[in-house]
Formats: sequence, C-alpha cells, structure tokens
Amino acid sequence: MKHILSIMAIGFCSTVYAQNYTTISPTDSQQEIVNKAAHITPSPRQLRWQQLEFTAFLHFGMNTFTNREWGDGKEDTKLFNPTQLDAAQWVRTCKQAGIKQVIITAKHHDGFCLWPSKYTEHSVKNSPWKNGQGDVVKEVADACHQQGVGFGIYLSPWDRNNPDYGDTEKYNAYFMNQLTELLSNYGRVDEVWFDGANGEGPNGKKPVYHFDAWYSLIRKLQPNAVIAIMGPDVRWVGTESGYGRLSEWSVIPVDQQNNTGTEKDSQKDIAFKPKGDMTGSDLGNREKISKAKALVWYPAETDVSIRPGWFYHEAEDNQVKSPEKLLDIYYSSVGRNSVLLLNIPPDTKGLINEHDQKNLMAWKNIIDQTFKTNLLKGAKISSVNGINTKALLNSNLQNYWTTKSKDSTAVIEFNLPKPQTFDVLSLQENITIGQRIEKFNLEYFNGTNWEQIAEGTTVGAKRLIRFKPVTAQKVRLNITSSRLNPTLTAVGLYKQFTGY
Ligand code: FUL
Repeated sequence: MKHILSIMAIGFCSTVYAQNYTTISPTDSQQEIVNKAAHITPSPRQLRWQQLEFTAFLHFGMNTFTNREWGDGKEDTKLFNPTQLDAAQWVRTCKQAGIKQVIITAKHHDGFCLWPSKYTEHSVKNSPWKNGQGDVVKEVADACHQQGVGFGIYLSPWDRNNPDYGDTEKYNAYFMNQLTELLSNYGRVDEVWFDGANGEGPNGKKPVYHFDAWYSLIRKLQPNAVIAIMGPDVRWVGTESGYGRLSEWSVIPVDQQNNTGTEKDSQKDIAFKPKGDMTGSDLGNREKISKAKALVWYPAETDVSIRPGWFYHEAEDNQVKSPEKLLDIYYSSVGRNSVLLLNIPPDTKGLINEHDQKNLMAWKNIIDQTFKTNLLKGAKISSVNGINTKALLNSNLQNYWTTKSKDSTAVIEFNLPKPQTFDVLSLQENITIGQRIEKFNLEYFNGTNWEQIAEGTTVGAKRLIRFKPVTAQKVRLNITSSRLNPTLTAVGLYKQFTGY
C-alpha cells in the first residue's frame, strides 16, 4: 500500500490530476462512495488516450531475425539486418487502418536496443543494418510525427542481456539512462509501456524496479505521455485475447493498481484465451468500490496480436487474424470501454507484411461501411426529464444530453423518419465529467408492444452491442441505473456491413 500511495503521489496530487483520484473515509456512507466514484474524471492525458480508441504495437527486434518470441540476450547483433526497413510504411499502414498511435518495442526482454544507446553495445549500432548507423526508434518517431500519428515506446524492464540485471542500484541507473535517451531525443512521446513480464523463475535475478523514479522522469521529460501498464495511467485489461469485460469501469479501487498483481498474472502464455463468459467480471461495481480505501480513474487497454505470436514468424503468415475475427475483437474492446492495442509485427524485410495489410484493410472497410450512417439521423427525440436531446446525434464530446434535477434514470424515445433495419447500438458517455451509467436496455415498438432488443451495464467512452437485425420506426433507450445524472454524448443505431 505504501508503494501504491507513493505512485499516487506522483501521478495524482497536483491540481491537474486531483479529480482522477479520491480517498474513501471509513465514515462515508454507501451513497457517498457512489457519489465520489461518479465525480472522478480522467486526467487530460488519459482523456486524450481514451479518445484514440484504436492504437498499435509494433513488435520488432532481434526476435524477428531469430524467429523467437523471447530472446535470451546472447544473440549476435550481426543477426539484425532488415533489408528494406521502411518505418513510414508501418505508420502509413497503421494510419490507413484507423490507428491513431503506435508503440515501438525499443527494447524487448533480450535487451537488444533498436536505437544506438550510449549505455550498451547490444544495439543496432553493432548490426550490419545501415552499417551500424541506423536508428529504428528515430525512424518510427519521425514517421509518426510527420504523419500525425501518436508515438509510444515499449521499454522492457526485464533485460536478459544487461550484466547488471539483478543489481538493483546499477540496473535502475542503466534503465533511467535509457529512458532519458528515449524521452529526450525523439520529440514528443505519447505513451510509455512497461511490461509486467519476468520469466526469471523462482531462483532468477530480480532487481527491485524503482518505478517511482521512472514515473517522475517521464512526467518531467514527457508530461503528456500516459504510462501503461505497469504504471499509473493505463490498466492492462487482464487478458491478451482481445476480449474485454462486459462491465468495464474506468473508476476502480486503487488497490487494483498494484503492479505485483499485473506481474503475476500477465504474459504467461501467448495463446491465452478468455476465461469463458466474462459477464461476471467487474472491477468497479458498487460492491467493489464499497470496500475501497481510495478510488482512481484507471482505464483499460486491451492488447492482442494480429498473429499468434507478438513477433513476426513466416510460418504464421497464414494465421493472421481474419477481418471477421478482428471485427469481433473491435466490438469486444473498443466497444467495451477500452482502448484496443493491436500488435502488427513488421517482418524480416522490415515491412508490415502483405498478409497483415490485407486483413487490416478489409477490417477497416467493414468498420467504415458499418458506421457510415447513423440510422437515428433525422429522428424525433423525446426524453421527458432530459436536457439537450439534440446533442445525442452530434459527435461533439463536450456537448451532451443529461437529466434534470437529480434523476438517475431516464427514457429516451426515438421516432425515426421511416422504418429502418439495424443490428448495432452505439452509446458514448461524456467521460470528461465521469463514468456514471450502470444499467440500460434498448427496446423497439413492434406495433403493439415494446420489445427488448439489447441490454447492458457500463457504457463509458464507448459501448457497442450487436444483436439480430430488427426493423422498426420507434425505439427507446431506458437508462435504469446510474451513479449520478446519466450523460450521453452520442447514440447510434447501425446496420452491420456484410458485403465482404
Ligand atoms: C509480454 C511479453 O512477454 C510479450 O513478448 C509481449 O511483448 C507482450 C505485449 O507483453 O509481457
């Protein structure tokens, strides 16, 4: 707990972040706790990040050339030799697929650095690529900055090459030096990703990581960057399957920020599948927050690879996730109040492989076609206790619908200009003022009665629900429980694109 509070001190005690954290006093009533939870809001950097919706990992490095997933750090630097490396192609491909930010594995567990670090010989500077004059991190950063895509770095704390790994003082000094290089020499950095993995085993080397010092350095050198997932801003969703929780709160008890848990439960098995029905999993419901000592805005990130492995392996060229599978992941991550972090690993040539490109573009097309037309357009909207119903059909986040006085439930009825067939519901809360909705359902009028089509719990940044196609002219959204006046910044009904 001491450790967690010291993390909090760095991240949340300045006035800017005061609102994304609150303590619970033992005398607080249940209602006071719920009210406190409803008033917690994202920090500006968290808000920016949540609005990206869709980001990418680029796993590239020594493993790409040794055909491994976890190198042991003994690899010959001469093996790193991409023949046509083109970081602009990586970023362009991502951008075309709708990705707003990319994270490059500057150093994976094998310790090989994709930039010519002054502090080790185990890097691109001793590789044949560009005669040792190249810098992959710079090429990716430049491409991101030129193309208007966010830029992030993954720096593995676990390092199997560095001789000082195991010596807490020396290794932390090395790590701080590397962080300083990465955060000082490549322009703006938007995300810093610390992995929880450590495969040393019970008798292996385990230095104590000086997280507090790392976080302060990041805050100092790159104040806009979110720190994920062994960090205070972004939480690992808890699986590498691509499937988030049906009830996903961005406000959770601060105990959830415990890094030890992340280390213990993550990255054991790259083929890890969701544990059956995740309906019951909920980190931030009333029962959970009622037991908390403090609550924090700590939104979920869903990381998953487009291939079975995180690194490129030619043998997996035919196992790239299909557009349909990627779509299912999209609905189950972005559509469940989480940011999707999709890994697209460049190949041995140093390009995003054509197999991945093909599926990405087909997927993007399905998303674009599906969400092109909001079928609620032109509907007459009525909500008796509602304010600003017009805001429901415009995309301005700050402009939102809510309820009058203290109403925490609501009914919003939509009367469409003509009957429409739809099978997707999209909801977005105005998370700039918090996450509040706890339960909702959608009904349509079948000519005689109202029939339920869909139901859900949390909404947050975005909630997407698919259902069997329904044709109707009148629909209504019932918000049956909310922590405070519910807010909605957008509502949409869509018909899934099937012409592929
Ligand atoms: C894990 C690592 O062990 C994998 O190689 C990959 O980098 C994944 C994103 O995180 O912890």
